[in-house]
Amino acid sequence: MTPKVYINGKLFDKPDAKVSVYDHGFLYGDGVFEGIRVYDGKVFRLAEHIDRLYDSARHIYLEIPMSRDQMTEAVISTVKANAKRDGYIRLVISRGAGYLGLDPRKTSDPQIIIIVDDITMYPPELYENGMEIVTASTIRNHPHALDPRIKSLNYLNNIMAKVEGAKAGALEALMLNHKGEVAECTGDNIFLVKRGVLKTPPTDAGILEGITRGAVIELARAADIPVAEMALTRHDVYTADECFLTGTAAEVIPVIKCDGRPIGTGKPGPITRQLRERFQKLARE
Ligand code: PXG
Repeated sequence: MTPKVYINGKLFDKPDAKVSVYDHGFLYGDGVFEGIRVYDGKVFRLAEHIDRLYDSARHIYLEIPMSRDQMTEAVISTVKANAKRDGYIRLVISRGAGYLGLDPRKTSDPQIIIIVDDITMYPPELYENGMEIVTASTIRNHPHALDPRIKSLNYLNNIMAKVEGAKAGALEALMLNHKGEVAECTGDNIFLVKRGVLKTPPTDAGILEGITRGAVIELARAADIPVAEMALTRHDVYTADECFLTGTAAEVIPVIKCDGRPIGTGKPGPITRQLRERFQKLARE
């Protein structure tokens, strides 16, 4: 079935789903987005995604011309129109079409776009065997430049790091912050396990506060696994017992090597496996 795309309250077949080349989302990356999963016909943690979307929009002075309830309804009805049991939702709010020039005041209505489609981030065997990452030389955006807590349409920072990873033969790249601490990967948050403690960088390390990250922290606490949100360095990654990444698209994926160094035994670890299983259960319950 051709995907049906929601644009400002109307559904369009994928080939007809178009926005203006004058849209500041296209011209400047001026806008915000969310990536959301549908499992068994149910949208995973939709309220959290909607809240993060509105927070991102608030930060960039973008007023979404729709209430959170209306947005929730629009997402659910677009999923229904696409008859999707399992899939991926890309919710995009762009600044809208305007004149050439940065000033957002010269734009008209923000465009509200909801795409419901599929996403495969990594080959399935990597979920069993683990993946390799490398540290990118491109650091994560300085929070005083563009706060990584904003899920903005400007992803060049992450794309540059992703390309570095790809050139080094890795499917994902580790990004440090301006202090040289571990921040996150280009589209996923990072977790380490050391002596039974689950560790992940805190929000003020300059990361996107991932919704999958939040779910995994909750699952760990419920399973009596101690969790520490703390500053981490590459030393912590190299000397960890286990490492995994979390994200809407990636879900929970083990990491077995970083910068050529095997992590722990060089195989996915037991806590990673346990949390991955618990996450899959949670997503489908
Ligand atoms: N960090 C960054 C920089 C991200 O972009 C995450 C962490 C994980 O957050 P969530 O809330 O998803 O657990 C992300 C999310 C894509 C794609 O199309 C990327 C993300 C999510 C969905 C799709 O590459 N990144």
